[in-house]
Amino acid sequence: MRALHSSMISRDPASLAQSPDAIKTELDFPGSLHAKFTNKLNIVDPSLINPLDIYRVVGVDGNQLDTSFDIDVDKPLAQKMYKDMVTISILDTIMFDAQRQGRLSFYMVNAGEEASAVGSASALKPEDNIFFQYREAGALLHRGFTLKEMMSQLYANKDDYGKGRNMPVHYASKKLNIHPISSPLATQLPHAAGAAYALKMRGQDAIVICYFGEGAASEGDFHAALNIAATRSCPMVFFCRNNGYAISTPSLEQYKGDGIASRGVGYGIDTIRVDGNDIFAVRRATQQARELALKDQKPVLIEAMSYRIAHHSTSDDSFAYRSKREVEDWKRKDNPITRMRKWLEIKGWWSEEAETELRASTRKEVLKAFSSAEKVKKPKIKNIFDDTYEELPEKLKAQRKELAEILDTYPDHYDLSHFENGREGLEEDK
Ligand SMILES: Cc1ncc(C[n+]2csc(CCOP(=O)(O)OP(=O)(O)O)c2C)c(N)n1
Ligand SMILES: [Mg+2]
Repeated sequence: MRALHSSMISRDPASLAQSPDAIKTELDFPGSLHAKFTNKLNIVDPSLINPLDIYRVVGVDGNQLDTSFDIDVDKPLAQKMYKDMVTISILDTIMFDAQRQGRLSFYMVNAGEEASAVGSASALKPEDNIFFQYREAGALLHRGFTLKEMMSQLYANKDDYGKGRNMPVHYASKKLNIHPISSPLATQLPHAAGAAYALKMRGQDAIVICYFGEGAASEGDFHAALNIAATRSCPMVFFCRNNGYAISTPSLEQYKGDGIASRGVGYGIDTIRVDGNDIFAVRRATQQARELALKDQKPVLIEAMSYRIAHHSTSDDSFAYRSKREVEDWKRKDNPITRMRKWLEIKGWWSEEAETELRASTRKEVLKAFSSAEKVKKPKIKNIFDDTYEELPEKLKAQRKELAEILDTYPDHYDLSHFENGREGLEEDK
């Protein structure tokens, strides 16, 4: 009865002025519940606020710096993580050259960010859902995406899950809960928040992780996604790879604030900034972020700081906007693969012979997958028209008919022998 009475009073403006409840209501502006009043005018100067710290576990020399815990990685897992990083760097070199030889239309290189990708993926569970940007191939490999699956996508052959209709590096895997990559920047972020909300509604014991670059964080979709995830308490990890560049735009021309981490805090999201070149710091941060996201059903933001050693893509020559020396300095000063190798050596789990053997056998493995995928036929050409509509609309039926006529009129101009079923591949399955 009393509670009912006081709530009635607080709705009555006349009584609000006198009641003790009124003072409290006045103090608690609905837009910022715990803010205090001050008589001192203070305009916050962001340059006077210390930047968020960068968490590290292992130093550049391979020694453990955070000794408050034992790194929970045994020898086989450590060697797998290292192998995945090395594999991705060998794959990068081979595919970059293949594109230069005209054997592939496009490729995106991962160099400099191998630890972010592999370290974060190592902290996830198979039931978690992943949304990538495009420069996280190490995470794909670590999760179990095979070199054959990668090559099939890159070559758009008939084994590609997207049936050859996507740009190279737009990987996807239903089996591994990896949603298809798409290039329009930041579009994956609201999708990921929605997927996390769906997991929550279904009461599933899983989270979503969404990778993106600091450049993508300039898009409106980034802000929409963070805000909806925070207000709807979506169980997810926003994983920002801050690699210093968005193609030719350096990070510091992209924003004025303290990186992307400060935005997480601004949206009321738990935030960790981590050394992206330190695989164990990334793993630990992602483990804890995952746990928080799942236990408290809320988003967590990780900002992994690294440096994009690679050109942006095969369509880019980064020496047009940064010096070779800058890149070489980064390679020498702090390479994530070298850092993990030093750690492995200190543990006594690695040797020069193991390194030589790993590099030789991985190169062989990649080249084998590469040349096999190159020989596999392209998907049936009918796939151009399929899978968007349940039933093909009249306009598309007319286009398919026109295509058939063109192919039949000019067979010498259209060699379809490298497509599955050749010319017949345009016909509907009988
Ligand atoms: C909406 C949109 N605008 C522009 C582009 C062109 N574009 C492709 S990648 C890229 C830079 C993205 O930088 P960042 O998010 O930092 O990722 P990084 O390439 O550094 O890994 C740009 C501008 C795009 N794909 N989509
Ligand atoms: Mg970037």
